[in-house]
Amino acid sequence: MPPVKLTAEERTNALTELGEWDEVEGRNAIRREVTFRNFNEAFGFMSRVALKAEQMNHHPEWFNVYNRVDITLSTHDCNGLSELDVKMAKFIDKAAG
Ligand code: H2B
Repeated sequence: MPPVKLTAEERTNALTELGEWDEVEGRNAIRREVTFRNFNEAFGFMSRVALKAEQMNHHPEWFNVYNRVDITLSTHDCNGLSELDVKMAKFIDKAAG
């Protein structure tokens, strides 16, 4: 089954729950930046998220410079936010420590 776009209300509730994430202006996406002590920790985190992304078949848009990872989540298949983004955001929050 293709992912289903969250309703406006579901989206508002999800954003309240996901305190670390901000809405991206001009598109249906959420964004968070995570900073680690060094590149090794940042890349370890990215590896864990990468394995989860493959398992879920839901992949982040991200940008890494040394100890910083800038992550955007969106569901391309429904051109919006879906439960997959919420699930991935929660996993990322846990993995970020
Ligand atoms: N990741 C994200 N973030 N959104 C998607 O819609 C998506 C994905 N779709 N990973 C998957 C892969 C799809 O393109 C493949 C063909 O299953």
